[in-house]
Amino acid sequence: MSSSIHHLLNAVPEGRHAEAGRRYAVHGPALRSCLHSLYGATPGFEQWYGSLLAAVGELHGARSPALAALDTARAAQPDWFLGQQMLGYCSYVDRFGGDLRGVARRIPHLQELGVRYLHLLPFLKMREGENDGGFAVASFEQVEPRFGSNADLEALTASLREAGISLCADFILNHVADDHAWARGACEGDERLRSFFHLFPDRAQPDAYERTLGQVFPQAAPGNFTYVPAMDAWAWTTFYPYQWDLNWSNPEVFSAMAGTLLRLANRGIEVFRLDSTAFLWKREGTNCMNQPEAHLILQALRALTSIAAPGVLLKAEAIVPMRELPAYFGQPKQPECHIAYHSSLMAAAWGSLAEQDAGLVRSVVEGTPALPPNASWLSYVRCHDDIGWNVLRAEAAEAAEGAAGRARDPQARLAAISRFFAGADGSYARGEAFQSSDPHAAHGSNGMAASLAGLEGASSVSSGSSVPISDAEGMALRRLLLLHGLALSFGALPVLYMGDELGQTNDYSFRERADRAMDSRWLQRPMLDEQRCAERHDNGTQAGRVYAALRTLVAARRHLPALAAGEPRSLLPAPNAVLALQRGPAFLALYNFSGEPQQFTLAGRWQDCLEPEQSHEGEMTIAPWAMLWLQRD
Ligand code: OTU
Repeated sequence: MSSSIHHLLNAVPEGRHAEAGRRYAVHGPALRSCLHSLYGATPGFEQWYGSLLAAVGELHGARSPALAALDTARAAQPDWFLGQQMLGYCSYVDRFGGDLRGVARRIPHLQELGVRYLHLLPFLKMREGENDGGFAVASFEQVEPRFGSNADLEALTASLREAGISLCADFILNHVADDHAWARGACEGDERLRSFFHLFPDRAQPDAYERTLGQVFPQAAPGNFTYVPAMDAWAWTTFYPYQWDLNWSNPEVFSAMAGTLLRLANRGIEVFRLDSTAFLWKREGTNCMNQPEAHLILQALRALTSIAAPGVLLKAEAIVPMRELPAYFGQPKQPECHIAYHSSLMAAAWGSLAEQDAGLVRSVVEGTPALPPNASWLSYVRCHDDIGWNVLRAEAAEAAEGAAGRARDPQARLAAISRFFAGADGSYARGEAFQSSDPHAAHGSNGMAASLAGLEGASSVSSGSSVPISDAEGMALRRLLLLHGLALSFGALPVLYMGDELGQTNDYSFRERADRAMDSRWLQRPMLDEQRCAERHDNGTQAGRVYAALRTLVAARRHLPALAAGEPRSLLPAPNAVLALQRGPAFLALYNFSGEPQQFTLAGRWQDCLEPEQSHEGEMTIAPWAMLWLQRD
């Protein structure tokens, strides 16, 4: 240990020695222990570890004074992202602002909404041609030229910081594009770079792995391996054939990616969304997800950022069953991510809406594991991906046992939900099923929240004209608010998805593009609708009604400390269709997932947080699809 710290300190400027020494004393043991477990058996481990620390020291030293100040402030207040005033927003750079400078021009829009955290979907140089919406990265060192320059990125992070908004960026660490320099080098025969990937000379090993692997895109990209003629080899490609999985069992991959992460942090990125974290480690005979080594990798990255850029947060994008999620927060001595997507909560809320029964969402809320201090869930209604139903298999099985008349197998139950959102049997939803290879199984559903909630079907009149709210629109609006209400009250960092604040509906234009037509996730990736945006303060328009209602929720939440991420949560007994979510002793949220009015009996007198002149007491009726936020009088 004492000799390793030497490597670190030698690289750090004098003025930061004491700080680096202190941080290494705290986080060095976890770093070393994780890396030793992963790579200790590799010859030359000590030397490799020393050069890793030297690189880390240099990047620590290169941190700007503004970011170093942020590090200090965040270290003094490690719960800074847990408050009820935290609100996130997620968008594509081009679809929101054209380019990075255009995004900067949208800062007032974000501030008007109360946003404190902006997740911009991939904006680094992406593969030419098809690139999975930028999730096939050609270079981590350069901003996508269409979006601007590295200087534009640094300017944007500075402007956001000034506006009190943290920038979150994807760190796509499971794979790189086939035109990334590492992949190109491998094709040209560079042995060192070949060892950055999982390559196989024939189908023997791929076939052995395939026996227990799942498929992420069974229709558009079946199988997990791709033949690469230039190498006469099969590359591991969990996602699209042009996304080559990195071989994290190679310590050089670790050091290359660690440097990448810290360089991006030094450009001002404050939160990293660790994309597809579940897939980082491969083990034959398993589904190659959530392996213990994947957690060691993440814990080592956490220790590194705690040393060189402690203001930074790590967020796990692990779309896995809920029972697998606690591991992504790590252990007390080896913490991992600060935040994790709660995709089960998101999917269950939609599922309950389809079933008009709160059973699924109740199981998820009840089963949600407790979190360590200074950690948070991420709650959301929609994102750029499909709503994946498979994370709910356990809950779908469990709740099906109790509910009479629903004694179906969980797969069939989830498939019925998926059909509902594809508009089956006269449902109000306008979505599409995604990538089911098995007609009896449900993979995912696509569509903008407004379309899935029935707003698309309800609005036969163009958004410009002021028309009276139709019943159908009113009900769709209630469903949209119910889902957002849950995300905002659950106890998490809630993230709004661009366009949802305006009730934007599906974008069908992807069907005309050969590079997108096979991937219906593009349904929910529209351009920001300028007209709706201009109408947002006009309650005579649909966009205005959605916007006003959502802002009321956000504004009310800001004044309700019971809704902070760390506050306790519990459920009260309620009719099947109702979720009665209690936060702390004095706050109660009621959500009616059905189209029928529901009765609920309140103990004592409660004030309505959304309509402050109203209060409720005793037996009350919850209107179809209505939500209420109540505070003890
Ligand atoms: C992530 O998602 C991204 O969010 C997707 O947009 C990318 O296509 C993908 O990684 C590859 O980079 O596996 O653990 O089912 O939920 O692809 C998360 C679709 C993932 C996504 C899934 C995904």
